[in-house]
Amino acid sequence: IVGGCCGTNAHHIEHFVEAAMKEKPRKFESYDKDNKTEFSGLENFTIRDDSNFTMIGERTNVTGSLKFARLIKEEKYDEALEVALDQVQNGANIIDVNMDEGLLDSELCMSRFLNLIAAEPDIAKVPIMIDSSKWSVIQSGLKAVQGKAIVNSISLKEGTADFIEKAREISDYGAAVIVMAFDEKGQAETVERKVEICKRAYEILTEKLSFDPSDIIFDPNILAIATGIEEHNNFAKNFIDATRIIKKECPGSKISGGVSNLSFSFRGNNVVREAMHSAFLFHAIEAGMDMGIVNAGQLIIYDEIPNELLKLVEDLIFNKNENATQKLLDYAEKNNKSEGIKKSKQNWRKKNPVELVTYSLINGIDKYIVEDIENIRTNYESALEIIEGPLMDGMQVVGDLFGSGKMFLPQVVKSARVMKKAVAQLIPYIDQEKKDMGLENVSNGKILLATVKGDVHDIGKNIVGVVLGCNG
Ligand code: THG
Repeated sequence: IVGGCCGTNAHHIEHFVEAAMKEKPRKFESYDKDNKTEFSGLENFTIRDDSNFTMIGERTNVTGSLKFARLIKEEKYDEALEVALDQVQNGANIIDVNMDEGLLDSELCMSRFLNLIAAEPDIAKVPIMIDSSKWSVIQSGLKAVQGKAIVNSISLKEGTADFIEKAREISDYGAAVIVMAFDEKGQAETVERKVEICKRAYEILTEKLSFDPSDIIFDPNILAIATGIEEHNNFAKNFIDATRIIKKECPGSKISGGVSNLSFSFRGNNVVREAMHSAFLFHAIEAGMDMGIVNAGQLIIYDEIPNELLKLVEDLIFNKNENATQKLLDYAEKNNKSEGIKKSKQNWRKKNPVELVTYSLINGIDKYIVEDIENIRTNYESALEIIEGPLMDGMQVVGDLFGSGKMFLPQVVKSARVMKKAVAQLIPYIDQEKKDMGLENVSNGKILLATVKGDVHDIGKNIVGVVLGCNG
C-alpha cells in the first residue's frame, strides 16, 4: 500500500504512482484465520480457541447504570468517559455503549460519546460494542467508531429480509455482529428454540451472505432467574445447555450474554448477585461461552464464594431444588449487604503478619502491602527470602486458581501489581545486603527475557526478572 497524508500534494503522489507502476500487486489468495475472532480499537484484539474469557464492560449503558444515565443527561461527558476508562482499567477487553433512553437524542449521544472515546487512547485501545435496539443508533455508532466494532444486536424478530438487510450493512462497515436468539415468534426461552433460531441465523449469514463465522456472536439470552415464576427457573441451565449445542452446530461462531441480567431479582444485594454471576460464568465458560457483558470490577473469584452461598446459588442455577429461590432469599435477608463480598470481608486484617501478605497478594489489594512487608521484614534473614517465601507462595496460589479457571486475568494483573509494589519495597534492602557482602557489582551473567506484550506470560516474565535480578 502506497499513499500520502495531509501535506502530501499531487506532485508528490505522482512520483509514487510512477515508482509503484513498475511493481506487480501481490495476488491476494486467501487468509487463513485459523478460526480466530478478531476485533479492534486502536489495538488489535484476538480471540483464539484457547483464549481466556472475554469481558465486555457493561457500565457505559444508560439503561444499565443510573450514574452513567445521569452523566449523559447532564452532558457531563468528561465524567462519562471516566466510567469507560474505569471499565478498561478493571479489565474489560471491550466496552459496551448503550444510549437507549426515551428522553435522549440517542443517535447524537452515541456518535458524540464514541468521538470523544476516539481521543482517549487508554479507552480507544479496546474494541467498542455498539448496543442499541434502534437501528438508526447503531448506524450512527458505526459511522463514528474506529477499528473493527461489534454491533449489539440484530435478530430475526422482523423476519428474514430485514435481518439480511441489516447484516449486509454491518458487513459493509466491516464490523462483527451479535445475533440475539429472537425471531418472529418472540424471544427463545427453551434450549430447542435457542438452538433453532441460532442455526437459522447462522445459515443465512454464512450461506445467503458471505459472513465469516468468526464474526458471528450468538446471544442465547441470559434471562433473570428466581423471579417467582416457575418456568423461569430453568433459564440459566437452558442458556448453558444451548451454548454447548450452538458451539457444535455453528462452527466458528462465538457465544456471549448479558451476565448481570441473571440476578435482576436480587437487586440491592450484591453479595448474592456477585456469587450468582461468578458461579454461572464458571459453568457457562466450561460449556463454551466465549464472552460476556459484565461489571468488570465486580467479578469475584469462584473459590471465594462462601460454601453455603455457593451451594444455594448452584442449586438455583441448575434448578436442582424446588425451594432454591426461597432459600437464597432467606440467605439474602440474613446477610443483606449491598456492598458485596469483596468489601464485606473486612475481618481479614486480623490474620497473622505473614498471612496478611499472601492475602493481599491473592486478592490484589495494594493498600496495606508496604506496611505489612515492613512488619515481617525483620523476621527474615534477608529481604530476598521474603520474595522467595511468602510472596512466591501467594503467586503460586494465584497461578493455580487462574489455571483452573477460578480467577480471571484482570484479577491476576491486580495480584501482579501488588507483587510489584512489595518487591519495590524490598529492593533497597536487597541492594544494601549485597553491598554489605561486597557483591554489589557482581553479575552472574546476562539473561534475555521476552514475551508478547500484555499477555499472561508478561507478568510471569517480570516476576522472573525480579527474582533473577535479586540473585545477580
Ligand atoms: N445481551 C446483549 N446485550 C445486552 C444485554 C444482553 N445489553 C444490555 C444488558 N443485557 C447487559 N448490560 C447490563 C448492564 C447493567 C446491568 C445489567 C445488564 C445491571 N445494572 C444494575 C442494576 O440495574 O441493578 C445497575 C445499578 C446501577 O448502578 O445503577 O444489573 O443480555 N447482547
